[in-house]
Amino acid sequence: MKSFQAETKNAGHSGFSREMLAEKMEFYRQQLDENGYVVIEGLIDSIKCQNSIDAICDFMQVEQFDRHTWYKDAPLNSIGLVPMHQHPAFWAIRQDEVVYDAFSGLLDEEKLWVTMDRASFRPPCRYDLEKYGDDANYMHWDYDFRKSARNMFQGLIYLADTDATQGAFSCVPSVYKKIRAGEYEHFDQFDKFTKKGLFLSHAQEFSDKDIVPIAAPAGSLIIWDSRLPHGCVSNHSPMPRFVQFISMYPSGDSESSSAKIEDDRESRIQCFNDKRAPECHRGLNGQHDPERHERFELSELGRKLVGFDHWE
Ligand SMILES: O=C(O)CCC(=O)C(=O)O
Ligand SMILES: [Fe+2]
Repeated sequence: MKSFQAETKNAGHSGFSREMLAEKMEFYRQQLDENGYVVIEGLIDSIKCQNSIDAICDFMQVEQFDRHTWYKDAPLNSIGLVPMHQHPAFWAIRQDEVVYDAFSGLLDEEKLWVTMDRASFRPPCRYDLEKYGDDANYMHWDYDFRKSARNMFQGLIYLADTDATQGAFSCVPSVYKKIRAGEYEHFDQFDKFTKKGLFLSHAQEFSDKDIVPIAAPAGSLIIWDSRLPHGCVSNHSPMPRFVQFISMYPSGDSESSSAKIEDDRESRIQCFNDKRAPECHRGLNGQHDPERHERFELSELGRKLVGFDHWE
């Protein structure tokens, strides 16, 4: 673990090569399986990350390093969600080959589609401002994983260095471990799942001591198993946190011609062409619909990840 730290400092600026990632893939797979999450530190190069930060700042009308700009009289929402999906900077990361390799290696699947997810800008908590003083930790599951035949992975990228107090991605691995081992005592509580997921507090009692916040440098990709309770905790550091959400999942377009999957492909192409949020993420406060970016020229890989071209 020690030498790994030293190496990733080095790689912080230029990101990983595909070879570097391939060498460590077995280790990452083990981490994900054992703990319910894996942190691939410094995977993505800092220019791509900075471009996404700049896009977020532009959208939110804030300056990255000027605290006087971070707080608004009427914030878009209480949790720092940035309802933007189609910015070229986001696409550059989505079609990055090492990001694809990471998901592909962990899912053990080459034919993937990518989500067109949004971002997060969360400035430090301020108790003197009612709208920025929420301190609660909403640990949750998003998906009723009992219904999925295969593991589902969710993910995000730290665009800037993120320390443990900086609204870091946080999770409860002890619960994941019990679920994975078939030893979870509150399994019957999963009947409370709704389309929006389930709060951990609705399934069992837990304390802050059970929550593990994940510190990692800029460019780190965090991938977690949907069985892992997780959430964003409030930010008590001097700097905002900047995150881009991303996930990939098996495309199934050559193996399955199920109407649902084809719909999925078509609606995603349409979102890309029309510069709109995926349907499930529409209607948020402050969203531009359609978004106002120039069209992004997808690479060969990018075209497959969206669904324009079929995987062989
Ligand atoms: O913002 C975070 O760190 C966690 C976000 C989350 O819960 C999710 O992406 O499902
Ligand atoms: Fe979540």
